[in-house]
Amino acid sequence: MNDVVAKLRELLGSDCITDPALADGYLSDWRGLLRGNAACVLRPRTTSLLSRSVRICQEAGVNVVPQGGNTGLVGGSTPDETGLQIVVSTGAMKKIRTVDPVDMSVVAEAGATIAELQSAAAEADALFPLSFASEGTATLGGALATNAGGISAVRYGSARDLLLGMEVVLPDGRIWNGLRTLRKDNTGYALKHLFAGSEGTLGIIAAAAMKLAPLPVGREVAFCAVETEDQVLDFWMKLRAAADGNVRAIEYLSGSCVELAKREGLRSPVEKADHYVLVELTSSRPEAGLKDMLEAFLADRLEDGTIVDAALAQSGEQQKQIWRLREDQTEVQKKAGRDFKHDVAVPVANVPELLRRSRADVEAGFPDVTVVPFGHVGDGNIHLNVVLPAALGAERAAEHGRQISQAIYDIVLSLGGTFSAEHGIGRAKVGLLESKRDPVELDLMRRIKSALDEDGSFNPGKIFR
Ligand code: FAD
Ligand code: 2HG
Ligand code: ZN
Repeated sequence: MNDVVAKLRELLGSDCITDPALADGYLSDWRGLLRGNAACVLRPRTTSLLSRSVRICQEAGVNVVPQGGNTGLVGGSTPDETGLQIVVSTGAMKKIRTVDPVDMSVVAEAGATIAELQSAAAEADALFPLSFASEGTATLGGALATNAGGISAVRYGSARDLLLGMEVVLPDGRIWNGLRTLRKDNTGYALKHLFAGSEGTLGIIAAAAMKLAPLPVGREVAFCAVETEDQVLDFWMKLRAAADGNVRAIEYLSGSCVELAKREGLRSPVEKADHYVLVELTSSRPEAGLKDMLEAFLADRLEDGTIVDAALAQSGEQQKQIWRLREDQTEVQKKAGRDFKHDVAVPVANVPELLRRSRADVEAGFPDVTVVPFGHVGDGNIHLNVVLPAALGAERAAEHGRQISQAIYDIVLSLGGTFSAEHGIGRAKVGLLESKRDPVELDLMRRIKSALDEDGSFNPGKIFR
C-alpha cells in the first residue's frame, strides 16, 4: 500500500492527503453513524489527474470510494474500516465550464455544488432546477450518482431528468467523454443513465451537462393546516388542477414534525393541526398573477373544508421562515433523539393510507416512538422517519429501530411502493435490495456492475454486498 500512496503522492502532491487530521472529515458520514478508514484521500483537480489516479489504484488492485460533498444519507461515500481503501474526492474539481442561455444548459465539473450551479445559472438569467436542504455542500457528481430528487422534482424531475451528457472516469482509468448537450441523441444505449443513480459503483462522474429552465420572477409560498391524511391528497389534487405548471413545491409535514421544529425555536404561522402542507408557486412571467391565484385557491379550500387554516407569506422573510419549518427537519430530527430514516415512495393515491397505517402500527407497537413523516408528497415520496428517545440506550434503540423499519417497509411494499425513493442504497439498504428486489433485476444489475467494473474495485459493499 505504501508504494501506491507514494505514486499517488508523486502525481498529486499535497492533493494526496495522508495526514489523519486532514483526512478525518472524509472518513465518516453526515449522520455520524459510520466511521471508516482510508490509506489516503485524493483530491485531483482535473479529469486527467483523476483518470491517472484511478489507473494507479487499478494497477495496484486497490479499492476506490468516490466522494462528493459527503452529504449522502445511506453511507455510500464512507470507506470501510480496513484502511485499505482510497477515498477519491471530486471536491477540487469545481469549474463551471459553460452556461449557455440559448441551449439552456450548463456544463460543470463534478465538484461544483448545487448552490454554485444555481448561482451561475441565475447570473445568466436561467434556473438550475435541483434544490434541497444540503445544496450548499452536495455536489453535481453526488447528486447525479444518487439521482437526487428534492423539493422541486415535482416540477422539473430528479437529477437524471435534467441530465444531458457526462464525462466519466471508468474503473480502469479510461475517460468516457459523453459530454454532449444535445436535447435529442438516440445513438445506441443511453450510457449516461447507467451512471446516474450508480452511487460510485461504476465510475467517477468527472463532469456533466445539465438542463436549465427559465428563471422564475414571481414566487409565492403558503403554509396550510390540514385535519386528515385524505385532505392532504385532496388539497394536492385540487392545487394541481388549479395551478398546474406553476407548482414548484408541494411538501407535507406531520403535526409531530412541526412540534419538533417549534422546540428548536421555529414558529408556525398557522393553527396547530395533525398535518400541514407547504406550497410554492413560481412563474417566469411577471404577469402570471400568482398571488391572486393562490389567495383565491386558499380561500376556496378554507370554504370547502379541505384545510382549516392557511398563511400566505407576505414577504421574502416570511417565505424563508415557512421554508425553515420544512428544510430544517433533517437537523431537527437528528437532535431530537435516535432518528431512523425511511426514504420511501408509494403511488401518490396511496400516500394517505401509508401515513395512517404506518403511524398506527408503529405507535401501537412502540409507545415511546415519535413518528415524524414529511416530504415530497407530490411525488409520493415521504420521509417516514421515526425518533426514539436518546435515553433508550443504543442497543435497545437499534433493536426497536430494526423492527419498526421492517413494519414500515412491509406497509410500503404492500402499497406498491419502494424502500428507496431518492437517497439510494449505499451501505444502509444493501440487505433490503438483495431481499426485496426481483432476482432478474438483481442479476441484470450485477452483470452491468461486472461489465464496467470487472475487479469490483469501485465502491465495494455499496448497492451490492
Ligand atoms: P456524497 O454524499 O459524497 O456521495 C453520495 C454517493 O454518490 C456515494 O455513493 C458516492 O460514492 C457517490 N458519488 C459522489 N460523487 C460522485 C462522483 N463524482 N462520481 C460517482 N459517484 C459519486 N437527497 C435528495 O435526493 N433529496 C433531498 O431533498 C435531500 N435533502 C437532504 C438534506 C440534508 C440536510 C442532507 C444532509 C442530505 C440530503 N439529501 C437529499 C441527501 C444528499 O444530500 C444527496 O444524496 C446528494 O445528492 C449527495 O451529494 P454529495 O455530493 O454530498 O454526495
Ligand atoms: C429532505 O427531503 C431530504 O429534506 C432528507 O431528503 C430527508 O432527513 C431526511 O430523512
Ligand atoms: Zn427528500
